[in-house]
Amino acid sequence: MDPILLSIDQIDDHNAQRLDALRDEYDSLGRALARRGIDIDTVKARVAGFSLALPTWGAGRGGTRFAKFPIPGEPTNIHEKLQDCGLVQTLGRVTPRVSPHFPWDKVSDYAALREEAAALGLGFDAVNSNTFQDQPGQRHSYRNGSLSATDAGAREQAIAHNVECIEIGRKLGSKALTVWVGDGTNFPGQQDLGASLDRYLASAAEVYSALPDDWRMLLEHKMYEPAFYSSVISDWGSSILAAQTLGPKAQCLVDLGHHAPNVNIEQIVARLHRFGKLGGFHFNDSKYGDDDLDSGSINPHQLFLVFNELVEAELNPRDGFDPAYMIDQSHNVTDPIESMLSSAEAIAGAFAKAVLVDRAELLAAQDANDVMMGFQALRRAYRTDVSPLVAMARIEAGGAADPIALYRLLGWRERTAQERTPVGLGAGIV
Ligand SMILES: [Mn+2]
Repeated sequence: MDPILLSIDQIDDHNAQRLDALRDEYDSLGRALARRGIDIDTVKARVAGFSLALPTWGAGRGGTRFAKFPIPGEPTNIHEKLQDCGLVQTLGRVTPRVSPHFPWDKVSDYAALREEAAALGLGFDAVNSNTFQDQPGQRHSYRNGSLSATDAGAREQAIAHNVECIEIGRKLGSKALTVWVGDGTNFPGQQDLGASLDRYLASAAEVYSALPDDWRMLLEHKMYEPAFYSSVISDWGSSILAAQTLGPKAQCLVDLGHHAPNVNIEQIVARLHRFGKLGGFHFNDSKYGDDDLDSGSINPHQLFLVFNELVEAELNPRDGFDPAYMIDQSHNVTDPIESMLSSAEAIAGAFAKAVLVDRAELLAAQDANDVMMGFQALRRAYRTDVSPLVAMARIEAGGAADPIALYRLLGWRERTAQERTPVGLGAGIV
């Protein structure tokens, strides 16, 4: 971290004021866990080994479909986004990678960008292509779709863009391309539902053929929006069929907000893992749709249940289970840095709770059809307050005891508001 931005001393001073109380709470939790046969330091080591990526677009305020209300000091380019993500990592220590989005994050020198990120303590995770909006000067419009468009020129342009993203990603050290398309229809009769999937698969196969051997292509499904009648890759069924059709390097990516209401997402995780196709996960939370709210803000229990399946998958890996975990949120009401810190802590906490599940007890209850004891095995882990454990892991990794409190003390926004070009008004969802 640039010493001008945040000195080690500032973190040490902040932590010193909180360490006695935290140690007291950590020791108390340690004794409680010991009575359940769990060694707290072992769990802490698991939490310390957990990490996920930040989305570069999560550093901005995004917006609603209707308007954007920027805050002073918001980043307007990849360099400023990296600074903000670097600060999140410095304070929170759970998010050592960023996931860039192109063409939003395009630069002329990617080797320099990689060095710039490394100097901030950041690496690059999956690269994301963008064929859901038109760019200035673009030859073919994505108005009627991209990889699945009826217009061959639009399809070829979308394929070329995805291949370009792979080339950029190679320079950045990425190993995966995440593909989400907004393709679909808003009216019955608008497109042939079978033929549009055929076109998507043919285009996706061309992108797939450009993947390096050690890369993966992550297919992200979404039930609706911007297409409200039918989306081409609408659900996990379409996603896994497409991934199986494409080949072993294609896997599915689950975004918590991309499902019908009340869908059992933890079961989807288990299903995709069963077939070796769970490639990644996008964390956020929602009340109604793809709300992209902070993780654990609406339904923390669901987040825990998802992690219960992810930890299960980790313990029983199939086909080299190595999910690309990423925060995917962007909304209009909080400081994005605070939201990313809040989400990172919630996600690490949900992971920690899932690690606490007594799997032998759970399995025995399931085998005996003891419904209540199976449920209690999960409940006992879920109701454990793991915050001292997560905080201790964070401090030992060099982070802050209370990241949001220290962030506010730094006056970061006030400073960047002086230094950065103001964000323009405008629409929308990102
Ligand atoms: Mn997503």
